[in-house]
Amino acid sequence: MFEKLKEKLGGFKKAIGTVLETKENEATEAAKVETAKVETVKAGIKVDIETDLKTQVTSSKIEEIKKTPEPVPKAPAKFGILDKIKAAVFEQEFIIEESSVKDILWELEMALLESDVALPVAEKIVESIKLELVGTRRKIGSDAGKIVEDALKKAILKVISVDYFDFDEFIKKANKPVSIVFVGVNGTGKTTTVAKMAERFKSQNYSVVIAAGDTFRAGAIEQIDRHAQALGIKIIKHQEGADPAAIIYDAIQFAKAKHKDIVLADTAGRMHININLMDQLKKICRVNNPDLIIFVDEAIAGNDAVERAKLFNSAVPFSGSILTKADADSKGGAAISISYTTGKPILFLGVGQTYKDLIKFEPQWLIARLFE
Ligand SMILES: Nc1nc2c(ncn2[C@@H]2O[C@H](COP(=O)(O)OP(=O)(O)OP(=O)(O)O)[C@@H](O)[C@H]2O)c(=O)[nH]1
Ligand SMILES: [Mg+2]
Repeated sequence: MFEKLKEKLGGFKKAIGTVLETKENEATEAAKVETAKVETVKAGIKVDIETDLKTQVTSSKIEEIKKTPEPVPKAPAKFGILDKIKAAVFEQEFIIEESSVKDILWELEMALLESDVALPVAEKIVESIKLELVGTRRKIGSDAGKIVEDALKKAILKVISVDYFDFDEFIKKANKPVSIVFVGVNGTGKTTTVAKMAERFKSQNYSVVIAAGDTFRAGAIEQIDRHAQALGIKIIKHQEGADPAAIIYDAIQFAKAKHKDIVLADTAGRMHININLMDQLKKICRVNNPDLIIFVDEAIAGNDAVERAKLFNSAVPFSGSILTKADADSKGGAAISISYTTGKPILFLGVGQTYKDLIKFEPQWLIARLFE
């Protein structure tokens, strides 16, 4: 998962790390010269102070006889200033100018675009890294690799954490039944995801009802019915061609009557440009007012998934996304871009074809994956 993106981020880290190390070496050399100068001055002043002290000691003997001896002046006062100078040199900082990282940042932007990261998101990441690295004072001896990695992590975390909420906490606290409608274009994995979510909820001891809301595609009702039977979950279904809004309504009424916790509604795949089918989806959501609308798309679709998400979100504003087939996605572009572009978080990743192949998405988890 996301191997190519990992590789590209690693390449950037190495390239910019080299720039930091070069800058640091230059600053260290300069510091050595300054330190040598200070040591010379210090040695000279030390001689002066020793002479002063001798004089003071002689005076104090005279004062002793006069009963009130003068305190011996404290030599470290003079050394204190010198030590401060010396420390400043040792702690010398170096600054990275924009000119020295401009090309590398440009390459990073290209690498992100090649990884299917959406343009505004790639720009945002590069901008954050630039803000983090350029013009900031760095101490000699800082770990260049860590500085770059931290800047990268922070930049990516910012774009993938948009409006993040803890899905499990939300479900726990929500009034039951919680109704969830799954939407998206054809073949992205909605039906499989409904089954995976049903399995997950069941394992958390919630009672689940599935609504067979795809009455459009031939064989869709049988497909979801097979999943429901395999998982031992109640399904509400009508015949092919029936009104999906009515089926989902029935499923919610059933769940209310039988005190079920969760209603998972499958819907037919539809192209975001098909006005009639998008109107039907709007009707489904208007009639049923679901607690959550989840947009399902394939991670491997990259930028296409992000574009479709934008259009679905404007037709039926959704609560979050699930990216399926992440197991087959080496680029990671959709996973990086979809939250920032839609303003809605990723909730889960589909990572295979079995019921268990669903991972709860947490921004920190992705960051750890990318930099492990
Ligand atoms: N590798 C992999 N395959 C997946 C994943 N999720 C779904 N699939 C496969 O994708 C194919 C399509 O899945 P469906 O669940 O039927 O997709 P859909 O969105 O319901 O399709 P329509 O109802 O036709 O719009 C199936 O072969 C699934 O097994 C995933 O996370 N990883
Ligand atoms: Mg389906």
